This record gives sequence, structure tokens and C-alpha cells, in this order.
Amino acid sequence: MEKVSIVLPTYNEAENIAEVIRLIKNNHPEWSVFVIDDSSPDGTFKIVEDISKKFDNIFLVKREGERGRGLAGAYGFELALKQGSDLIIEMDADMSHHPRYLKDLVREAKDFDVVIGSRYIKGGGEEGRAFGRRVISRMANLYLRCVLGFSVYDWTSGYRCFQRSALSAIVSDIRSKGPSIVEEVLFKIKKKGFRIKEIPIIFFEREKGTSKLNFRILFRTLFYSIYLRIFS
Ligand SMILES: Nc1nc2c(ncn2[C@@H]2O[C@H](COP(=O)(O)OP(=O)(O)OP(=O)(O)O)[C@@H](O)[C@H]2O)c(=O)[nH]1
Ligand SMILES: [Mg+2]
Repeated sequence: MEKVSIVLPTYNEAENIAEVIRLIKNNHPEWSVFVIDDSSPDGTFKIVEDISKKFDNIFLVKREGERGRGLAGAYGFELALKQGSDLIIEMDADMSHHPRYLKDLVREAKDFDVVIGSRYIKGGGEEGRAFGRRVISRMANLYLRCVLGFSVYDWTSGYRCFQRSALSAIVSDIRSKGPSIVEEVLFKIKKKGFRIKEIPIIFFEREKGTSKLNFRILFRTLFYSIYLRIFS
């Protein structure tokens, strides 16, 4: 049996994290969960700490100092690899990435090195998102396809499953501190020639908690993709 691990970066997800873990554990009790929390002021850590007492495969890390989606994600990847995971899944902890798709990601990972839960292929989509936000997301993705490659439809999806071999080939090379880790990891893996597959998911707008995304982060990500393309 292959060892499956899920990495959940969290910052202020007190209203979502218990439900995410419950849905994962209901269907996949044998899978390990790594929660990488950047000392969220809303008490996310304490909630996970209490839940983790009932399981022997929920691992909780409290990062101190500089926070960042990229810093936390890379930390979680390293940890999951160190613990001998064969498949490593990353997903947001805000219920935008519904755990119902986990089994599809893992099934497809039998034949591929990376499986992406994609909003922009047939059968995929977004629900509950304001029109403006959908347009921004689509335009950002079109831009990223132009810069990083047309063979991927959803460059910014953070809902993915990696074979150990693919992730370990690039993990020590991750430079992003923020959300651009999502594009960076995929671009570097793709460049090494690993097999990538997209499967459709419906992305649900978060109902609780607040987004950490803003225009500064968005533009930084868009510029960073050019840097990636030229210097990686
Ligand atoms: N550890 C850690 N996790 C973070 C940080 N920023 C965001 N996250 C987590 O990364 C995931 C995605 O962050 P979101 O704020 O939902 O960003 P997004 O999904 O791109 O934007 P929305 O669609 O607006 O929610 C969530 O699980 C967040 O809690 C951070 O600085 N540190
Ligand atoms: Mg989100």
C-alpha cells in the first residue's frame, strides 16, 4: 500500500480547518495530514492540536517568524517526503478544495507524476465566485499559460497530487515565499519532463474566513512567472 500524505498550509482558518480534516479523515483515515500553521492569531493551531490528539497520523507544525504560503508549503513538502510518503497532496484549508476529489487525484496518480485539480478543463468550474473575481482568475491563468506553457490549463490551482519522485526532484529548489510557489513547483517539475494530468474540479468560493490574496500578491506572481521562464 502506498503512503499518502496531505499538506494543508493554514493561516487564520479556525472556521474551516476542523471541517476539512473531518471530511478527509472520514474517507481516508489511513492517510497522513500535515498542517503547517504560521502562528495564526485566530487559534487555528489549538483547534488542530485538539483534533490531532485523537489520531496518530495528523502532524501539526507551528511556524514562527516570517509567514508565507510558499514558506509553509515547502516546509510541509519536506516533512511529508522525510516521513516516506509515496504520494503527496496539497490543498487549501478553506473548503474551496473539496475533499471529495481526493480519490480521483490519487487514482490518476497511478499513471501520472502530477495530477492537478483543474477549474479550466471540461467538467471543471468555479461556484459562488463574484464575476469580477472569476474574470481576474481566468485572465491571470491565460497570462500564465502564455508565459509558462499552454499545455497546462490551470496554473494557479493549489489542489494537486505529486508522486514522490516529482516533488523530491525540485523541493530543495523552491524559492517562493508566497503563493507563487504554486506556479513555481509545477513549472520546475514540468521542465524536468514529468508527466502531468489535469482532472476537473469545481472550486467553491470560501464561505468562512478571509482570503489572503490581494493585488500586490497577484502582480508579484505574474511578474515572477517571467523570471521563472527566463532563469529556471
Ligand atoms: N501557513 C500559511 N498558510 C497560508 C498563508 N497564506 C495563505 N495560506 C493558506 O493557503 C491556502 C490558500 O490561501 P487563500 O487565502 O485561501 O488564498 P486563495 O485560495 O488563493 O484565495 P481565495 O480564493 O480568495 O481564498 C489556505 O489554506 C490558507 O490558509 C500563510 O502565510 N501561511
Ligand atoms: Mg482560498
